[in-house]
Amino acid sequence: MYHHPAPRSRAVSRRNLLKGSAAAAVLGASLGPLARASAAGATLVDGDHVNALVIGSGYGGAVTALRLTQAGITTNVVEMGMAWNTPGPDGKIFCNMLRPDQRSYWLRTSTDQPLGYFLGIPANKAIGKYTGVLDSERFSGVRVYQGRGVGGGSLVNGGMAVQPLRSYFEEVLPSVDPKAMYDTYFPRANAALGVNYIDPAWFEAAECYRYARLSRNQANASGYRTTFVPNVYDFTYMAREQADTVPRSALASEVIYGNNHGKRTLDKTYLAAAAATGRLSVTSQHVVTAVKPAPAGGYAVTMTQIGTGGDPVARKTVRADRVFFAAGSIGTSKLLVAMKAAGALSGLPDAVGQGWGNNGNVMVARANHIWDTTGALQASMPAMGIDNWSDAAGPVFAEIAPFPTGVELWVSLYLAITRNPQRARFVFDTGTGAVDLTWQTAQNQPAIDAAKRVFDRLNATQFTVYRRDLFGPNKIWGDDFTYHPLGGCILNQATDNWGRLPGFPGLYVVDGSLLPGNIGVNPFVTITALAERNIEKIITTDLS
Ligand code: FAE
Repeated sequence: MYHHPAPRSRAVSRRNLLKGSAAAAVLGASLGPLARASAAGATLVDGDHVNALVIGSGYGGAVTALRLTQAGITTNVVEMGMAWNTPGPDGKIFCNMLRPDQRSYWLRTSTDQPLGYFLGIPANKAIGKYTGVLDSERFSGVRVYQGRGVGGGSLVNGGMAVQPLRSYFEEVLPSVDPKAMYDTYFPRANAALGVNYIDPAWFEAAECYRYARLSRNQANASGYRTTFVPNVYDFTYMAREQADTVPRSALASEVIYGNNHGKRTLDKTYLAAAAATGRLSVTSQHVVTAVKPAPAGGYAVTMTQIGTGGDPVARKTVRADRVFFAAGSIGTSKLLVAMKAAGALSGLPDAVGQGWGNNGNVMVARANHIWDTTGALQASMPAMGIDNWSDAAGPVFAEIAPFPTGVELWVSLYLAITRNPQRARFVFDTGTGAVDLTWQTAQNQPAIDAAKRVFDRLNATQFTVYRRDLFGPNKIWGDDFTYHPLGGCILNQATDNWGRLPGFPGLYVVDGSLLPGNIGVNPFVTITALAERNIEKIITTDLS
């Protein structure tokens, strides 16, 4: 269903190469020696006055940081997570999914896996409380998975880099010129992210994609179209992993707790290029807690520095002439709703905190026949999807997901993206001072109904059944969590058509909270492209 940008492939394999020359090549910038994205000594101190402050270092934040620094503007990024550039005692920066340790989760004492059960028995394990890379943030009716660290969601995600169908994009964001997006900003985003395509011939032969070929063949035999999905994981590196000539990452069950190799995360692309300008400072392990107009002009941004146990180390207030909210759909919405309720930004529009959706996410698994093996070795980066978006009765784009446990399980797993129209809003609790999200599990029913159309038929034609033991005892649908939080500060509703917050000159929203709850495909390419569009306008009209 998605729109293919021109195929490209890059033979960049090593981490340091990815960090430097690939970023330079991809971005077409003339880069000097690369500074680290989180330069030592650049940490903000209490009382600082800065030009541009970006809250969060995911896609929206990284695009903003690069384009501001390239425009000659010194930029400070504040990120609550860690810099993830120092190996642990095992010599690795990240742990894998088979042996999660304290590096896996954000301030939890046990893991909180998306597939939390096996044979109906809880599969989570105890871990040390630490500022780990994946947060499973719990609201009253949904768990929302998010990346924590310099690079945001790029550190933990599956790298699937999918452009939405143009007609659907036009429907979802009618105030945005689609021609400019599809001619200029999507290509710009894909190039800078380092999106590449799998070699179809290699895919057909690789043992690590046996699971995807089986699901593809079954889908095709059931009358469904399948399609390759581009990724920011370097597929040439993966081929060398399969050949055992480089250290394994996608083939070593690494993904949601980070990849030690192969993935072009934002710290190696956008943020590395921003650092190379010499105008970027990244302050990690600082949680922004408040933004309000400063008496001397600009905005007072208050933050808490935290240790790796989550303990407060220092409280700082910095004055910033301009503040860019890039804390993600959840982080930005929570901050703005809290600031509006507390009177710090009381004039914000009522649309702030509204229109949140989970991109119609629902997960499901099928049990295969004993002769239909999925493989003990599974690439953790998905490379194919089932495209049933044209089914007016229930559009579905289902990514064929790996289940990389290292043993044969005969399980076919899917993350379905549907057109669920249900929405929720963020609410401030005056008693606790916390912000909750009103989403309830029952709101996933339209997503389940759409996915059921596809997987019931697949099961009927293949004589297979659903697995009922992975998302809870006797539970078919993974419907109590999402990977794709979107909305809460929707473009042209809560902000103007470029992400400016009305009534507060110098405040901008630049992340996934701008997207109205659903985009029909995995969202980071759209978030990146929209950020490219908006920051170009903001630099031209507000900052020149
Ligand atoms: P995000 O990348 O979440 O960045 C926000 C940053 O702000 C984070 O680093 C936060 O730690 C930081 N932050 C938040 N609050 C504060 C605060 N108060 N103070 C300081 N810092 C703060 O936002 N999408 C795809 O397109 N393809 C995929 O294959 C895919 N797979 C995924 C797999 C997993 C497990 C997960 C969790 C997500 C996946 N996604 C995927 C979703 C994608 O990562 C997500 O849409 C983007 O990361 C959102 O980008 P933003 O810039 O909005």
